[in-house]
Amino acid sequence: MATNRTFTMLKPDAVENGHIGTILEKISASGFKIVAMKLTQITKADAEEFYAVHNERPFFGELVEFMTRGPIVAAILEKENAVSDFRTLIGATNPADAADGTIRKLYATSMGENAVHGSDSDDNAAMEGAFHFAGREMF
Ligand code: 3AN
Repeated sequence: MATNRTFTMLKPDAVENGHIGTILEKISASGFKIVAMKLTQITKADAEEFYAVHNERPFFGELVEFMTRGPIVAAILEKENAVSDFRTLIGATNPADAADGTIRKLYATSMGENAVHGSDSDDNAAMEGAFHFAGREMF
């Protein structure tokens, strides 16, 4: 059953480049309600666990290094069809392939440093949200 929630991270590149405000503005203007949010920095162990599905991929070390190099904004977003609508809003993994107007087209610099994460399924959205937030931090 669709939960109408998704999980996002504004990645270290987006935070470093001063894009927190503009990206959150775009997310809100696209009809997503923020139901949990924090500025935080993940540890190497957190990143290895979060991205465990990619641990055999050649870019895994680079991904862990990147995701832990500075603070991120973690958030849970609510909207009808949240997972798929948010994937549309962020655009393709590779910014060169991302549609005009998408967050990655506007703010991502490469396949690795692609500004924003969006869950790829309702199950993963629930798991990823619970990884970052305690129940009392979700509204
Ligand atoms: P998405 O974030 O669009 O769901 P995934 O799940 O395939 O993409 O990849 C997770 C993350 O791993 C991406 N957001 C990106 O930061 C990184 N990544 C994926 N493919 C590559 C690649 N070929 N080179 C470097 N980093 C990559």
